[in-house]
Amino acid sequence: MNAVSDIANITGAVDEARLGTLVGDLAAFGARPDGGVDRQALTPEDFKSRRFLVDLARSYGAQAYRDSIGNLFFRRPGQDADAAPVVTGSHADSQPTGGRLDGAYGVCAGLEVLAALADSGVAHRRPIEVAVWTNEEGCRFAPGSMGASAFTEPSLLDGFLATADTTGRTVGEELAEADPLFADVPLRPLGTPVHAFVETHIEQGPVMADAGVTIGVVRGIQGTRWYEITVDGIAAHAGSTPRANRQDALRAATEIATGVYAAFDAGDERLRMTIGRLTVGPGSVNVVPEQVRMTVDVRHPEEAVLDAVEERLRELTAAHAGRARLERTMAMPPTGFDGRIRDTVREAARDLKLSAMEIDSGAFHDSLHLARHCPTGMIFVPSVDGLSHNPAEHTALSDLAAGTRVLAASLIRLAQN
Ligand code: HGY
Ligand code: MN
Ligand code: MN
Ligand code: MN
Repeated sequence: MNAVSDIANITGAVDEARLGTLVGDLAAFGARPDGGVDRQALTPEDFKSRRFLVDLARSYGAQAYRDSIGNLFFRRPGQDADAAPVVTGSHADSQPTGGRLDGAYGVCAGLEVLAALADSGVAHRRPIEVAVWTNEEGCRFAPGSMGASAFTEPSLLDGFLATADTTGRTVGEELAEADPLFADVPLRPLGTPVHAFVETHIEQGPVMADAGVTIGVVRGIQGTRWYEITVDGIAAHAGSTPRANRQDALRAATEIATGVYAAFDAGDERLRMTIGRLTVGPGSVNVVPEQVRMTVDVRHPEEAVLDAVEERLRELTAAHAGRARLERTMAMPPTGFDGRIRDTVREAARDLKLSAMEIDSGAFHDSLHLARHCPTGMIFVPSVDGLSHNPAEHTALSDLAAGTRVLAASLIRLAQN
C-alpha cells in the first residue's frame, strides 16, 4: 500500500455532485416547506431515513449492522478482518426546525467515502465503518447523544429505553415498533472496539465563516448541562381571584427566568445560557397558571463555571421553595480531542492545500462520548452566517466536498496502521 497514491486516489474519487445529491435525498425525509427538516429522533421519518441509508450503504458494497439503541454501522471490510475498525459518521435525527446539514452532513460524508472507496478500489488494512448514532439532538428524548452514550456506556441502555417524550411515548416503544423495518440488519453488541473515530460536522457558529477558512481542526467540545425547572401554583379564576389570593406559577417562573438571564449577563463572554422551552399549564386565557416547566441549556469550557451557574440555578429555585424544583437532565463534561487525530486531520487539510484553523466546538457532538472510547477527532466545515438549528442552515457544496476529502484522507491514513 502506497499511502501517498492511495490518498490521492481516494480524495480524487470523492464526487461533489454525488455528495450534493445524497444531502438532498436525506433532507427529503422530514422535509419542511421552508427548506429545513423536521426529522426528530425515532419518528417515522427518522426510521424511513435510516432504512434509506441501509439500502444505500449496501449498494456501495458495505455490510449493515445495528445495536440495541438503534445505532447503525455500515462496514467496508479491510484486509485484516480482525482489526478494530476506523469509524466515522454522525447523527441523522434533527431539531423540529432543523437544517439539512446538522448531523446529516457527517453521515453523508461517510457514505460518500464508502462510495469513493468502492470506485477507487483503494485497499486498507482496517475495516472502515460509518456510524449513524441514535438521538443526538435530545430535543424529543433527553439526554442528547443517547446512541453514542449508550454505545460507550452500555449500563445506561435500560434507563434510556425507558425515557419518555412529552406524550409519554418511550424510546423502547419506538424502537420495538420499528424493529420489523430492520429485521434484515444483524444486531451486534454495544461498545464494540473502535481503533479511531473521526466525525465531520458543520461548525454551526460564525468563527470559520468570519475567518474565511474551509477546514476546522477541532480541539475539543465545551461542557453542556441541561436542566428542567418546574414551578407549581394553583389554578384559579382570572376574574374573581384577587391578587392576594393567587399562587401564580408563571409569576414565580418569570422571577426565576429573570435571574437566569441576569446570571448569563454576569458571566464571561464564553458562557451560553438558553431557556429554550417554557410551557404554561393549563394555558387558558382566563385561568391563573397552575404549572410552568422551563428548560435551561448551560454551556462553558470550564467545569468550575458550570458548577457555579448550577449553584445559582439552585438558589433561584430555592427562593420559591415548596413551589419550584430543579432537575438536571443532562451533563456533558468539557472534552478534548486526541492529538494524533488532530494531527492527521491537519496534515490531510495541508496536503489538500485547504485553508484550516484550530477551533473549539460550541455544539456538543457524538464525538464527545466516543472520545472516552477511542482516539477521537472532528473535522468542521463553515456554516454560512454561522446559522444552525434553523431551516436556513447552509454550507457551500464545495466546502462540504472539501471536508469529505479531508475525511477520506484521514480515514485511509488511520486505516493503514
Ligand atoms: O445542542 C447541540 O449542541 C447539538 O447540536 N445537538
Ligand atoms: Mn449535530
Ligand atoms: Mn444539533
Ligand atoms: Mn453531533
